[in-house]
Parts: sequence; structure tokens; C-alpha cells
Amino acid sequence: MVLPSSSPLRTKKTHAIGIPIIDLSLDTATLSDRIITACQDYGFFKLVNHGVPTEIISKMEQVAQGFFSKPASEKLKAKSNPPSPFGYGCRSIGFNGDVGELEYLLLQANPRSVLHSDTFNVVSDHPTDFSCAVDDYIHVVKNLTSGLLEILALGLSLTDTNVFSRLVQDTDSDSCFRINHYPGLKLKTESNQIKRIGFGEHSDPQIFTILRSNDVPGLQICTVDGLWIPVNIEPTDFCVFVGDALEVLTNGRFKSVRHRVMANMSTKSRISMMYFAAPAMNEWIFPIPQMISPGDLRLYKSFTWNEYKKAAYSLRLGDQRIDLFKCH
Ligand code: GA4
Repeated sequence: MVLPSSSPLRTKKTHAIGIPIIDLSLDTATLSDRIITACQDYGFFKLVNHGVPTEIISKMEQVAQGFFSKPASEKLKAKSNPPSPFGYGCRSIGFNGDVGELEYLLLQANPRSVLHSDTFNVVSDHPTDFSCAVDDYIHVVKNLTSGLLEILALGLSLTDTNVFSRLVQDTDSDSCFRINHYPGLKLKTESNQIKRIGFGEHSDPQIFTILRSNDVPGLQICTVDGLWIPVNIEPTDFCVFVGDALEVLTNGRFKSVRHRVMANMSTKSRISMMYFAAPAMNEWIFPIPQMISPGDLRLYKSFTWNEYKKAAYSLRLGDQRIDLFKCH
């Protein structure tokens, strides 16, 4: 889905200082230039004027709030058994001892799994309400992601402009959806005492991540110079992260961005929702030949998404898992 340059939405120009801000209402040529620059320089950008209906976003936040406000005993019913990354989690991240100051719900975003997920029967007294909110949200962010990926491929002059988006549109895609809830401080005076990590430093393994959060700060990204910078997000905007798979597909031209979330930032709790756009498990990931310019070295080996996920879950959150797949 690439918006035509004649689209009535394409009128405003946004010039970003520091963290790139991409205005989706710009013309396709400008847009692809800016997205490419942002992905090269930061592996990250804020997205404004994206056209996703506010009602879909607020409905999603409302059902998520409803779930997290339930008693612990109720939420624990959504914990997976036997253990899997999916379902409800509290503090524990992955299987290798990582912890954070949060609770979360991790769901498969594939339409087939969304509709048939047993989790919905335990997360809400109105499971259909919850599953419809998730389904609607995933539908719009998935199309938004595909559109961004097509604009990227166009800007990179790739012959196949669907080369990235078809991975995400695949009916067997392993994309997932996560809702994180970082409880607020009990007392205002606690705020500046100890700065605690809400979700530790890492890069996302997937292609692109689309994040939306409420107005509580905490997200930080790491620049190429190793500087941690806070990202303030409007609840109406999205943030887009380059993941490890896109770094590999572009032979390192785009770098997956390391990021983290600080806890203890407000008395209000922070809610964020992330759509992680991923290929299907059996999909091969490797540098697209057109991304290897003559004279350049191929930086990454070929691997299946299944192999990459296995590697990710065998390591700690902050590990540089992509290094395992470097050629040299
Ligand atoms: C980081 C991005 C997504 O939240 C996630 C995370 C996953 C999990 O929480 O189950 C991982 C983490 C994430 C990367 C390394 C592994 C896997 C926890 C962990 C220690 C759902 C994902 O796909 O990778």
C-alpha cells in the first residue's frame, strides 16, 4: 500500500531536529528519502499524520487498561501453560533471567491466531470486545507497516517493491503484538530516587516495530554514537524501529536500534503497544543482492526466521544476537 502522490493527505512538510519525524502526508519521493535517512542514521523515527483512526487506538488502550486493572489472580490465568513467550507475563522477560519493572500481554498477531486465541477468553469479561479491538488494531498497523516498507523499497530502487512487505503480509507471518504496562509511582517523592530500568536495553529481532504509547515518558533510544536519548511521544503518534531482520535484509545499511524503557517516571502508569512485523517461520532471511553494491562485502549469512528466533530465545535480552549471523 503506497499512498499516491496525489493523495489529499500529502500537503504538510515536517523538518525534524534530532530524532527524525516523518510526516506520512508528504509526497512519496520526499517520504522515501526521509525514511531511508532516518533508518540509516537512527534506525528509528516518529511517524505523524499516519491516518490510523483514533478510535481504533483508544479502544485498544481501553481494553488493555481493563485487563491490567484486574486482580493479579485473574491476570495470571492468562499466563501460558506450558511456558511459552505468549500470554500474560509479570516482570520476567524471555527465559534466561531477564526482568523488568512491568507486566505485559504478548499475543500472536497472525489473523488466524488472533481469532482462535484462547487467551481472549481469560483476559476479559467481554472476550469478543477484546479480540475485536486487537484484530482492528493489528489490521491497521500491519497495513501501515506494509505501506512504509513499500515506500522504503521504492526509495532504495529495488526491482521488487514488495520484497519487504510480502514478508509481513504472509498469512503465516510470525508477527506479534505486545502490550506493556509499567505501573506508576506510588508517591511523587519516589520519582528521582533510583532510576530503574523498566525494560532493558535491546534491539528488536523483527523487521519493523510500530510502537504507540500513552503520554507517560520512559522510552530511550541509543544513537550510533552510543548516546541514550529520551523519546517523547504524543499518544496520537507512532514510533518505528528498525529490527535485526531489516538490518540483515539491507546488508547493514539500516541498523537495528537499541532501546530501553526507564521506570519510575510518573505517578501515572505507562501503557505501550508494539506490533512486531516478522516473516513466516520458514522464511529465509539474507542480504538482498541489490543491497550489496559492487565492491561491498556481504555482511550476513542466510538463515531462516525460525533459526533467528531460536537464537534470540537462547540468549539474554541485551545480547547482540545478530553477531551470530555475521559472515566475517
Ligand atoms: C524483544 C522484542 C519483543 O518484545 C519480543 C521479545 C522477546 C520476549 O519478550 O519474549 C525476547 C526479546 C524480544 C529479545 C530476546 C529474547 C526474546 C525476550 C528475550 C530475552 C517479543 C521479541 O520478539 O524479542
